[in-house]
Amino acid sequence: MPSSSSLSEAYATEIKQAFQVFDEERTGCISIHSFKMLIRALGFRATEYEVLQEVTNAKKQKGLLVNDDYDIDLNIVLDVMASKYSQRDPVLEMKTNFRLFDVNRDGFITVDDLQSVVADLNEQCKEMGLEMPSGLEEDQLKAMIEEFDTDLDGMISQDDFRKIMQP
Ligand SMILES: [Ca+2]
Ligand SMILES: [Ca+2]
Repeated sequence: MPSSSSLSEAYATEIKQAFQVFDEERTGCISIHSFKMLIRALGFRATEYEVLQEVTNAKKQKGLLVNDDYDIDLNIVLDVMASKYSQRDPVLEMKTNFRLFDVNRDGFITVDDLQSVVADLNEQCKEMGLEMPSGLEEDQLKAMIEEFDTDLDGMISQDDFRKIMQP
């Protein structure tokens, strides 16, 4: 079981992908400025000064020298982001995520809701000229619901959702 202060795999993957985007020259490090942009891209607010402070703290905790602004590697980024994510309100997060999928806002996530989400995704992909990821047919959507449907009523309620989101 992961502790609440460590990052879930999904978050860690998201952060790694973002890091790669900002590490344009593939040096394995990004600047304070890039890190600030990365933090903002992930939906957090941050000033350059705050980022500098957080990086300094993370480096001190790792026993690293704090004299170079330009050697923020992925490990530091993950450390700083772990504390950012842990400071988020998990209940609020959960509700926000739930609403993203409960398209018709009736308090339950159903296959219909997921189909609307997929239709939206389809539109966005078309606009950007991207291939739609395959494997999102009705059967797969039903399987997704079943995976999260702890009380087996065919829909995901906030209770079901809370149970999945808990570490
Ligand atoms: Ca719904
Ligand atoms: Ca249910």
